[in-house]
Amino acid sequence: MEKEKMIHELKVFAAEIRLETLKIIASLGSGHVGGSMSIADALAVLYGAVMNVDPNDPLKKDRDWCVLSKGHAGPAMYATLGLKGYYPIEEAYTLNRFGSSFPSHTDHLMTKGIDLTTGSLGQGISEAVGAALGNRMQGIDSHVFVIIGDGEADEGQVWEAAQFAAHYKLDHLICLVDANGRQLDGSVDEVMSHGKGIGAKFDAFGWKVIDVRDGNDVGQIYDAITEAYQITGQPVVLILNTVKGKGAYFAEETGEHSSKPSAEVMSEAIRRLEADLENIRKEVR
Ligand SMILES: Cc1ncc(C[n+]2csc(CCOP(=O)(O)OP(=O)(O)O)c2C)c(N)n1
Ligand SMILES: [Mg+2]
Repeated sequence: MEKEKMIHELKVFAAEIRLETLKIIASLGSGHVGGSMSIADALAVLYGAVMNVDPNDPLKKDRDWCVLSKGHAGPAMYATLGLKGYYPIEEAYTLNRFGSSFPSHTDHLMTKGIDLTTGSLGQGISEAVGAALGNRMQGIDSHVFVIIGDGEADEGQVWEAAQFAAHYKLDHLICLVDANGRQLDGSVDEVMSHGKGIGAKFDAFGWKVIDVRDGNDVGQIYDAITEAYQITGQPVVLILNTVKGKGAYFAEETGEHSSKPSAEVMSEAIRRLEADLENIRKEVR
């Protein structure tokens, strides 16, 4: 497929993910809008262009894996998988309610297409490392993607996993850091700064580091993953410089971690996302 056309399709997919993410959260009235919206573009590229997955065979042996280590961004994952055809998207409009298969944090046992259970920050990347090593031991030639937050990177467990992955030269492991600059109760720099930066830390641990200047640009993310695929002998991390809340105007303005907007504000945000989607669809290819 011609690249320009593919990039346009990914932009449309990202806009659809944003809209559905907010609709899923709106079904409950509150949730992690900020950290869900910042990864919509990354998920669009992974599930729209990169990953070998089959919604009709979610556990197929040779699939690529995506571990949402920042499991609180579950709604973005549910939107992506629903749009991809794992289940009717309306099923996810039961978010975190009694009897729902869509808990606020992603759970492998509850939702079709969720590769591993996450939510306790730091654990998902360790699980992803295990999956990558396990796949290699079984001779399965697939990639494991793992998405972590920049606040999550405060967890010591992240760095134990990073050290292990480099030691075992897990070059089929690609970590995406959602570097939105904010965590639960403030900016990452204020709460717990990362010294020379998260990228410098991964570099020191023996990873190949690729900086994605605009982590909300599907073209830049796609190119970075293409570059990551060429790297052998070490794991790769993409530092996605993103905006927390991207596309949900109320969350984008404040950078807030979780949101409970009024029904009017939520409706207005959904209306704007619908308009964004229409405009992107109309863009000349
Ligand atoms: C071990 C653990 N401690 C605390 C929390 C509560 N918590 C959920 S999200 C979050 C902030 C994470 O910040 P970041 O990784 O930057 O997330 P993002 O900005 O992408 O939403 C915290 C402290 C948790 N889920 N797990
Ligand atoms: Mg963050």
